[in-house]
Amino acid sequence: MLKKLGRLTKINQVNGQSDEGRDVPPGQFVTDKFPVLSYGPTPKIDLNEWRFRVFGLVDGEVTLDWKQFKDLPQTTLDAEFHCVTQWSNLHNTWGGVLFTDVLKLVQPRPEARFVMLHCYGGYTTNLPLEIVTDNDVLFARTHDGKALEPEHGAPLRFIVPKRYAWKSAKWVNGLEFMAEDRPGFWEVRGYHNDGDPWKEQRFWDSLT
Ligand SMILES: Nc1nc2c(c(=O)[nH]1)N[C@H]1C(S)=C(S)[C@@H](COP(=O)(O)O)O[C@H]1N2
Ligand SMILES: [Mo]
Repeated sequence: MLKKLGRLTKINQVNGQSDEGRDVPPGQFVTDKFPVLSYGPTPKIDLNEWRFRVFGLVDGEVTLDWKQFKDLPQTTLDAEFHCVTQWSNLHNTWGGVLFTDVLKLVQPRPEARFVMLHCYGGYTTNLPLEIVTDNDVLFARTHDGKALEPEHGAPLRFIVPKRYAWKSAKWVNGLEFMAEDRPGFWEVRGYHNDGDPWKEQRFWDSLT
């Protein structure tokens, strides 16, 4: 698997420093490639039909079309990307809308403490509200200055740099607010609920 990724830099596990000036989580290799990892086919999405629904434990539930989404404040962010299959791409420029700017569209109820990301194709992933309200979490439309490729999640994907990349849902179409945590697609199938790469939380049976 790793052999397919092209130029890989073995990381010094002692100090975790890469030659690209950013720390590397334990057990990860650095690549400048951007492999595609999808369960199932890339969904065909017509921008005219595209909708993004913010729902669950919120007042003022909204559904946005593509024009409405593009009219939200746009932010650019440089972030790392860590896949649980052990590759890390340390520098990615994502353009899109901060989670906190989407949050302003609704009023979450006080009991809402978790979110579920929903996607075209049926994929889901769960996260605590406390994590996604960090200022490095966004819904991305562009990668390194270009519109996202379909296989990388076009027209819109989620980006959570501080978690393994399965939490960075592609082809998002919904954001659900929940009182209780509920495992998403990979979390049901053995991936760790939290997925913090710095703690190497890869699977449920991880020691940490
Ligand atoms: N909808 C959806 N999002 C997804 C996935 C998926 O299969 N479906 N795979 C996840 C996994 S396991 C990883 S590592 C990243 C990979 O993103 P990339 O294909 O753009 O590199 O997307 C995540 N988001
Ligand atoms: Mo992954």
